[in-house]
Amino acid sequence: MIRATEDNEYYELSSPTILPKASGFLWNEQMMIHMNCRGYAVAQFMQPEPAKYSYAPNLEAKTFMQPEQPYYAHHPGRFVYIKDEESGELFSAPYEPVRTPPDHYTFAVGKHNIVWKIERNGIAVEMTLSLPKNEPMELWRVKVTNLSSAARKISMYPYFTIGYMSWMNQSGEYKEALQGIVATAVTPYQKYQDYDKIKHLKDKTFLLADQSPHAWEVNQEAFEGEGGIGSPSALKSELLANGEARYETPVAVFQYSIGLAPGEEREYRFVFGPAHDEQEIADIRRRLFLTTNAAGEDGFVLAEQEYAEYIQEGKGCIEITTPDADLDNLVNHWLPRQMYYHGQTNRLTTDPQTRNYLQDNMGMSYIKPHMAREAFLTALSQQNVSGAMPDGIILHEAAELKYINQVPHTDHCVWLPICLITYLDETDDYSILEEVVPYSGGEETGTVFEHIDRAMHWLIHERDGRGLNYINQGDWCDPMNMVGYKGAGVSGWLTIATAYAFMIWADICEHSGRPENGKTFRQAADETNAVVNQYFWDGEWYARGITDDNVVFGISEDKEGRIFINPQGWALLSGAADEEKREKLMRSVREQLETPYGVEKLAPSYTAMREDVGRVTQKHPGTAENGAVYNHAAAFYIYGLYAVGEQDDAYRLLRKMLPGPDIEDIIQRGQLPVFIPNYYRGAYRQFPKTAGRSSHLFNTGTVPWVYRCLIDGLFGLQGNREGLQVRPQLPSEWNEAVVKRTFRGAQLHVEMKREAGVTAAEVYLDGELVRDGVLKGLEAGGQYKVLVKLPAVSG
Ligand code: CEZ
Repeated sequence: MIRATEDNEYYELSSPTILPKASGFLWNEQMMIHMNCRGYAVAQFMQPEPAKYSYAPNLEAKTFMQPEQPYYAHHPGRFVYIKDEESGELFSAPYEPVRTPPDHYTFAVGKHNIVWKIERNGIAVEMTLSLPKNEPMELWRVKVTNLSSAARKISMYPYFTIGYMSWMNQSGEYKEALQGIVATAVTPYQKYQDYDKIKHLKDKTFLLADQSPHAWEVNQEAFEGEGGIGSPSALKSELLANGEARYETPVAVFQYSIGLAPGEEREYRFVFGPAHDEQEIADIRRRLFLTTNAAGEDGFVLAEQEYAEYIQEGKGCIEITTPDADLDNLVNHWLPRQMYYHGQTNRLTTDPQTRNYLQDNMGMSYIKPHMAREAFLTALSQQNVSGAMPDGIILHEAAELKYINQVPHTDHCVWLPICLITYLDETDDYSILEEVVPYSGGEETGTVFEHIDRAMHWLIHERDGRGLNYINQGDWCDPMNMVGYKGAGVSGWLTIATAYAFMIWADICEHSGRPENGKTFRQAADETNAVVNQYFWDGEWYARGITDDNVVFGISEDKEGRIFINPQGWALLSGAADEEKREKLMRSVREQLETPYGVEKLAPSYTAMREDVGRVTQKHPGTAENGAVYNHAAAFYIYGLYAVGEQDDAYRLLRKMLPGPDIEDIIQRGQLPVFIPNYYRGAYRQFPKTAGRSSHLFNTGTVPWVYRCLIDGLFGLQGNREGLQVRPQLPSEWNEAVVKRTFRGAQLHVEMKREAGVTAAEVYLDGELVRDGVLKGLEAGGQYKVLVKLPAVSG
């Protein structure tokens, strides 16, 4: 049903109906496209704000990327209708909109392309989607093959949704000179001041063909007629009517009438995307279809190759072979790719949330550390002189803070040391601390060290008389907006996270020759942990916060939202929880939050608005922050488990982020393991029917944290000032693992195995025992063999 190909380059699905929402995504510097297995597509490009070129059939609201979006018959898609000219039989590839059951079906999600192979009655259709590296457009190949022993006459109709472009002006027609369809619109606006902006937009959508079509249709309604999209009336005629759209919904359909001898195949290529004017489209056509190099390769082929190379650059720094092949597949192929996507595109926003921007770049520390470095400097250059970090980081001069970034959140400062330490561990580039960066407004400047120090002092300052951190209209949890909007409410999680941030900052101070500052923050961390225990410990676990009216919540007395995962995981990290508290909170998490699909963010999910907590309680129970298995929060918890050496619990939960291995689990989640979604439905104890269902949203801060769980936790191959600390935490059920680790330019081949008689981990570098387990003197370009002997598991 689902499987990785032998070379692990693709993940395949063999049915269009069993996981109907299964999907893959591609991106480049300008756009992203989320393709589902049945041919539906969501594509956006940046100009500089996200825009569409293939629209919904009706007026669409603009929003950020959302989880669990439904598909529907007229959802934007890319399809190929095939009509048998002799029998009249019609089917469509990949599956929509005709929905004829194929004889064979493969949906193969790759890293730099997505491929479908469909067979029906002796005709095979292969569709391949790729992108260029730098331009917003889709590169399509469609191959048809006659698999039968008789000659066949067919018509092939590639269908690309253009959709409802604009209520002001929309039209479309075939342009002979371009050998393509061009639809034109005017982005709706009302203020004359906006005219200067909209006049530069790419308001045209084009479909170019490498071969001249026999006929076409550009009018959506005329194409469908009374038959509808599943059986379009236009396909009843021998040839399409060569229609156009005049303030009518445009569509891009070509017809190719083809005679195929037995075994014969034909390949067609198409380019679909947005453009500003016809000149630009003509230029694209010339570059991709009409220009070839000395080797006879045209621009289309070169663009595909260049894109494959670009994706290839997004490699992680570990390659693993363990007893868990599914984990290997995720870690070696898909996880770094998803991190790279986040780091490169900033989730297709021009004003990423500050915490997202910092965490996404924490992930970049493992892939392209110089980009992470740049990003930290960019973020700090927008810090307020007070030390406060803004809610979003502006990445484009025309950008402004939008959506959630207009709501004040108080956690942004804590992410600075927490994300920076990953970069420092990986690169040992402590010189970044001395880099001079302006504060927002540009009047004052300071070193990176001073900037972060100020952020830490801001956290000390933004507290109530008890020493607890204010939450204002939210912390990490965006929709927890009514706990503290009156100015008194505090966040349990943020106070704990602040203690952890202080500890990390103390480490950084000490490691950069500032022992005095280190002492200050170690003490601040201790004091913070003390008030955490005084005000938030509820007997079996930590509370989530205290409202404006001084009501503690996330406690045993609450019927809903009794326990939240974040204070628990972070108390493991900050050291607030002593051994007894650790045992208690871990048991509470196992009993109340753990499900077959991972740990829930809170439980029980709220079923009604709680006005002193806010919008989070109004989300549907079990979705998103209201008690889903919110993987970002689950990853924090797993990281906390590794921090206190709970390797078996940690691995069990890590494994639950992946669909499978059994088929029921895969069907319930509904997703291919080519990315980690932001959540799986929770409320397992309230709504088991939907629990486990994937959100299919691949934007998530989860991925760098999972990577950290692997590097700092499971495989224990974390950098420090001296070198590489080797301290694996393999689950008891594993006897061995092999990791290829790239570290500061060196290549390490690390073999880990359990051995009878070994009582504590023994680390050997090229045969020599390394007593403290820290590999020193590794040189860039060097190759090293590392052996780690681990105690055998008794019983
Ligand atoms: O956004 C994410 C944020 O990008 O939610 C996380 C937060 O830490 C991330 O920074 C937890 O709240 O406003 C909403 O209700 C949205 O649901 C956002 O909270 C959420 C979006 O679903 C995007 O993933």
